[in-house]
Amino acid sequence: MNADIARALIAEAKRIVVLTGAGISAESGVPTFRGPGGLWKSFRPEELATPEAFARNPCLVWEWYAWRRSLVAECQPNAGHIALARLALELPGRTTIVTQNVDGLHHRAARAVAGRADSAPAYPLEVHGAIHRDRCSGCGRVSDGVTDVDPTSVETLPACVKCGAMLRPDVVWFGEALDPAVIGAAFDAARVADLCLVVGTSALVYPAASVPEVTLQAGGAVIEVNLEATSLSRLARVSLRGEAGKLVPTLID
Ligand code: BV8
Ligand code: ZN
Repeated sequence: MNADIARALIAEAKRIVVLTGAGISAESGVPTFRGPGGLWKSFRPEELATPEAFARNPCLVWEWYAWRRSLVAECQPNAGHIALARLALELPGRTTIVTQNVDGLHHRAARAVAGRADSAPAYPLEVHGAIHRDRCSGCGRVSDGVTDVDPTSVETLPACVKCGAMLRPDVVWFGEALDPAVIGAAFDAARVADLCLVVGTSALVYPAASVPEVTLQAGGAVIEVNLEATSLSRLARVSLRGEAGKLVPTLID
């Protein structure tokens, strides 16, 4: 039984790297990108998640992110996030969570599971940044995200308290480089892992989608949890079909 093989691989693994995508947050109510009703059904990525789009139409880009920010603020981590946080906290240092998601739900799951104990071992490497933070497009200053963005005109968009330049969401857009320290740490973890657990990603966006490949090249195994097959499915020792919120806890608890 595939789930039994997956459970055994997770139990025996000395080092685990986890890669999550939008699918792990779907059951929390955060729309995925490419699925039915996905974020990019109503918009096209090139229109919004690029620096060119922001330069051309900052109000439209801010309108989309302000809507997503308020939507995510109402969402809760689901049992999939909680199970992964528990995996990372049971043996600190054994599991590294790498997420493409910008919704912050892994962080919130870590704090919920750890309670007053140290939740840091379950904090994810957020390779695409975080939607609840702002970054200054001028001096780069990072701050807590403005919650009442007024996208009606460039003048009403949030501006930096330090240099006055326009703020942007602290996320990585298409065509932008990832933070080398963050993606570097993700690849370092993948290189020494004997197991990569991939949950809820279409594995289309690079360089994040290379994480499982790094583990494979280093001789490790891949387990995939997804509703549908992806380009990783044939490389996986086990590819489980099902909802992350229901399946992932059965592999870990
Ligand atoms: C870079 C943050 C180089 C913003 C995101 C042409 C021009 C420019 C670049 C490129 C190009 N061609 C290729 C590239 C590279 C590009 C890329 O990979 N493009 C792809 C589309 C081909 N990558 C980049 O541009 C990256 N930067 O390469 O820079 C560089 C180097 C040096 C100097 C300068 C530049 C930057 C990529 C980061 C883009 N930002 N997000 C935001 O969120 O708005 S990516 C975005 O897609 C999200 O982060 C998301 O996480 C990510 C990947 O999508 P998924 O998470 O996989 O979500 P998706 O909906 O696709 O899939 C969901 C999956 O879950 C499905 O498989 C579904 O079946 C499953 N699922 C659904 N529900 C469930 C489930 N599974 C389980 N349970 C469920 N309940
Ligand atoms: Zn500034």
